[in-house]
Amino acid sequence: MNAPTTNKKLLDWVAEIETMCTPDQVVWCDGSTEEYDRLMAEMVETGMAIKLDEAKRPNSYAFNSDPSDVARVESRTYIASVKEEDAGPTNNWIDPNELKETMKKLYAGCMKGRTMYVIPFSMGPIGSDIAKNAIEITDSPYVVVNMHIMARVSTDVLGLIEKTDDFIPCLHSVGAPLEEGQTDSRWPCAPLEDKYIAHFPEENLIWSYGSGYGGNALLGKKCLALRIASAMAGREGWMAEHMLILRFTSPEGKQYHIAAAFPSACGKTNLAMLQSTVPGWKVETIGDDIAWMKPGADGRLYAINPEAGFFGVAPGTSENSNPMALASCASDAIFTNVVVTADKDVWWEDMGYDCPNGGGIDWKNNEWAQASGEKGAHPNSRFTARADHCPVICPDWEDPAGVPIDIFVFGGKRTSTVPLVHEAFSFDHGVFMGATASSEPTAAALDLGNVSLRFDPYAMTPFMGYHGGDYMQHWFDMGEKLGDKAPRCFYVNWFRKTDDGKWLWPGFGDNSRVLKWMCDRVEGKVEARETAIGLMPIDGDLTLEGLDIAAEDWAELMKVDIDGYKKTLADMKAYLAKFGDKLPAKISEQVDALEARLNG
Ligand code: OXD
Ligand code: MN
Repeated sequence: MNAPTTNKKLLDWVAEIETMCTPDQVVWCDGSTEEYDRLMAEMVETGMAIKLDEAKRPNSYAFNSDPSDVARVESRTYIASVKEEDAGPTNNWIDPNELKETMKKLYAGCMKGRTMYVIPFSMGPIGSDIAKNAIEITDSPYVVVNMHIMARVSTDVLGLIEKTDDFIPCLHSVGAPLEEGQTDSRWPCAPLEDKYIAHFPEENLIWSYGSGYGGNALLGKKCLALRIASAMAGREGWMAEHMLILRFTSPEGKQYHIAAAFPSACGKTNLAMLQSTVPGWKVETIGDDIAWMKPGADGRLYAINPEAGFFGVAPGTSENSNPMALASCASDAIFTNVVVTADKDVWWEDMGYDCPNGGGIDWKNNEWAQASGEKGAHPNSRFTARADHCPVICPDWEDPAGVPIDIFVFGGKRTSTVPLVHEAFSFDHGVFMGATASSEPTAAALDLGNVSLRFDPYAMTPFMGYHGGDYMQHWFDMGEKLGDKAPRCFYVNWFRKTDDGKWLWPGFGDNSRVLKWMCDRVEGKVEARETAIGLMPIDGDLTLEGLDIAAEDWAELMKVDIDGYKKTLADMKAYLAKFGDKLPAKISEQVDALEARLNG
């Protein structure tokens, strides 16, 4: 096919990659339905995709990955900044020239026997001031169809690239060249030691090799919209955060915009689509994973969701936990590593009902019976769903100007110690809360080992494109720039358990009660009580009406566990020491102030 662009920079780059990777052919993608249908039909033909039942799950497909390729691989993810000290203690680093030499050897001939797809895409509404134009080159048709849902794939982006002569190049290969006559595997990928997810932040360049899964391969998401974008944002004075964005509207019609950071698989998608149980209040979704935020002309912070779809964790998604996510993937969806039922629908653990007919084809592509006790869906199995299929998508979700953020929420999964909600004393205190957020680990990353508590600044540990100390400083700098227009900061923990393992808080829709308290605080409607860790609700202000929650459970949820915090503080100090002399002085001041309050 003739290239649909005359932009020399782009043509030169595509030619260079073609020469290096030697695909059988090059296909320029246009994001059309025809293209989507054609690639799906080809993948059904080769056995890579399973077409689901048209009546039950219209226009939807299931895929099973290789059992070795099921999640992001943090141990093989690199920030190859020119200077090692710029990558910081949260990132793996290799000298960029050395890494390129290593990867060029792997890329040499790596697309043999395959098609090289060139995908023009925008992160953010096409043409928006906050959006970025990019090109992903990939040899995976699975990546192309997922990118159709997750990003804005369009030839209009080529027009913008011609005007600006600027794009973010993203190169991806599954790393599995095919010899003449060799049959392809269902999910081609390279062994772990050959996988590289590489970022060159000074060049805004992404090179990924060896994995076909999620954030390793859909390069607009974690690689571009978080790692590269956070480095750009740090240089340019804006923010790229691992945050959902929602609009919470009061019965009087007053809108509050909330951006919330939680580590992977801590319920960001559920919160983004929450069904409010506070009468008259409603949530609308703007994004479920990533927020790009810039100060606007009025001095407030405006956020857009750079993505166009949801790449949500399937297990646990049910009519009870997140009916809106289920509705989003009722049609036109892609499922990866779930169970395909006998009647060609999908099922996963904790979907709210037993697997129809007692089993199906599991994520490893084997016959599977639920009675076996084995998991049928991988814990990190995913649905890829169009954001505009979400019944509660906010009418302004694609507003190129974004929405003004009133509230930042941080949190993590802590079964003990951390109470249901507390508010920061100031924006700087909020920056500290975000910097020291901690969680018990999840299944979204392959290789965290056996750690019990993971400090996860701003839920960005695997996604910060530069030194974490500079990252924290950037938050303080943004606070200074925003002044009294900075969002109010809160910390939540929906995951407290009793000693005998019972959840203390119902969570899900009832989390709206906590959001409502935050809005009342912003509005100045309610006072708060000052505690050692922050400002907390006065009894009665956080509405519990209609909730069956025992007084002692509520007391436990609202308790400030001084001893528990002292222990966390000791771990926190050890963790923060990793940032060396790049740890902002303001963080150390906050640590000292917290310690004094805990001892006081
Ligand atoms: C994700 C993640 O996939 O955070 O969103 O791992
Ligand atoms: Mn995420």
